[in-house]
Amino acid sequence: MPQLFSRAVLVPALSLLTAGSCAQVAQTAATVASTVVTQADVQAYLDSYADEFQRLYYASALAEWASNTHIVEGDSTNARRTKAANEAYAAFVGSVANIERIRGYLAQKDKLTPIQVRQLEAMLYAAANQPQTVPDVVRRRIAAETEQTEKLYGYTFMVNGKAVTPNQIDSTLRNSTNIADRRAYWEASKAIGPTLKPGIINLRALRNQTVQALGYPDFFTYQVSDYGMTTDEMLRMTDNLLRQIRPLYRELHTWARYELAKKYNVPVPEYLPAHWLPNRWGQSWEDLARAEGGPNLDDAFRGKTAEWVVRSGEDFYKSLGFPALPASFYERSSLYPLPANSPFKKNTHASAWHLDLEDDVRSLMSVEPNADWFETSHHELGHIYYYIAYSRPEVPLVLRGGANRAYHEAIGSMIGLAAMQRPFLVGRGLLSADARADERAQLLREALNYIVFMPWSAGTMTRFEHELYANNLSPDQWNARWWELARRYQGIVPPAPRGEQFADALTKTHINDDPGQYYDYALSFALLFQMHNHIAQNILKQDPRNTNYYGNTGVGDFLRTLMAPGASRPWRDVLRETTGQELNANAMMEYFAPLYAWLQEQNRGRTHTLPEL
Ligand code: X8Z
Ligand code: ZN
Repeated sequence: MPQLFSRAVLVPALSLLTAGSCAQVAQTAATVASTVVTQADVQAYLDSYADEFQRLYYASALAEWASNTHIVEGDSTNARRTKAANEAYAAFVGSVANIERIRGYLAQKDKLTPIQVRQLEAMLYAAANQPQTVPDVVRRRIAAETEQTEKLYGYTFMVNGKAVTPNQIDSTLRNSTNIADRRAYWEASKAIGPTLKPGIINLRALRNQTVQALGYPDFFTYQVSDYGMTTDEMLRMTDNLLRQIRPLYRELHTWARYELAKKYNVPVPEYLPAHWLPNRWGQSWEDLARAEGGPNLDDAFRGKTAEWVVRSGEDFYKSLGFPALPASFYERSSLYPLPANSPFKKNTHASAWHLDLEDDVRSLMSVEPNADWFETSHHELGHIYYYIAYSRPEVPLVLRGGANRAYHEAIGSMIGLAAMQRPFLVGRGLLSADARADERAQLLREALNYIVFMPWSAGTMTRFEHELYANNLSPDQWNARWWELARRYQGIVPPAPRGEQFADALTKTHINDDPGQYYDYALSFALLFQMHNHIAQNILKQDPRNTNYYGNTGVGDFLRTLMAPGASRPWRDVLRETTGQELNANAMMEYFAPLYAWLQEQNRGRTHTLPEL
């Protein structure tokens, strides 16, 4: 959850519609539209909107922060405060008066400056997520979202009658070679699904109904429209990325089936059993690379503390010329796991927050000294430095978002990639200079992360949420469809058939609290390889597979130039300037070309089972 508010490009057909409950809105909008507006009028309105918007946004973010960092069973104090704050925010952002005025002004957009038009469009987009034309739906949705967060992060995972944390589940799936243990932990991680199902049945309807009130067909389409795209266009884009990387993914899939069967001393399975993989959802298989030798990154973290992980992330950004994080970041963030005896729980998934859309920036994590959290810390700090870069008077409050949502996700993940490359690690003393340089092992590790992630994000997750919101998939088919998608896109199957008494999709936090936008991450991975290639070749003049960004202010300047305008420029313009290309997986495929040849060699004589797309 990088940002609570992001820029919008409206689907043109929606700009002056007169759907049912909106008739009155449209009429008044017509009145505004028939009065001649001036840029000065509109500016006065935008300025007063921004003041009130910021006040309500901050109150909402502070309440959400408390609800996510301090979850006490049976205590409804936070829930009440969060509901009240979010209702006040919705009452303003989605108010009929604001919708009318915005539409009226947009009807005369040719008289306005481009940046005024962009702000109005962003405001209307936000209104559509909580329109006061359907106040009861919005109120019920706010209550249901708050309750869902509490269920999700207030849950206690149990293995053999003992409570375990998500970090413990993840570490078992990364490290254990005991197949029975792996299965017990994997199944424990899925046991939360049924708890979350009634909430998602309710929220699916409420999320759809809120955006339908302003004319969007469904919540998925609403989220996609933030890119100025239709759902068909987005699915075509995600499919194209998947088709482009499919040959490489097929080799990885085959390699993993044979290597893991060898490791567990069992026959090679047709599809990968989910509990064999080092991640709850099979979204990254990075840890399988350990079998292949190469730099032992665990050594880099031995003796290090969680604090060191976060500070070294900050240090990387500082070396590129970014400022030190404000002291308040460290004072107010919630960066580390709670002690085992803590009387309250917190959200265990990483996020970065821009609470006042100015300088109150915080991160919520549960950092431990390992490679996963090292990467995640860099990811979250990417969001934080993005927030800082566009928090300037030139960027209007309502345009303080990424060039698009994928850009926001890409910056920190790219720095995370750079922070794991050998020349950087050696330069920082995290890897001995005499450690054998094994480029193939490094590429394998990276592909098991970045390539493996694509069918999960652009395939399983995106297609499931599309089914959920756009196709209204019946709740008695959720689990069947989820596993059908996992098998088709990722080539993964559950350890044993899992009926509709389970709701395995819902165990993924984003489906609950960051809905309808998971393709952001898939696009961000394609984008980050495009940007990384550009940086390596044109700024660093280094091999993209062996870079050291550290201390290079040219890289910092490039990133700042890209981030500083926030959402005030069209993302396609930004993309052209920063990569010289359309969004595609060419850079990814080029990067991994040497690995592809090696995998083909390894897989000679082996049977591929991954289905065509
Ligand atoms: O959710 C995240 C970030 C927070 S924006 C930690 N990521 C996705 C995930 O964990 O599923 C980063 C990449 C994928
Ligand atoms: Zn993120």
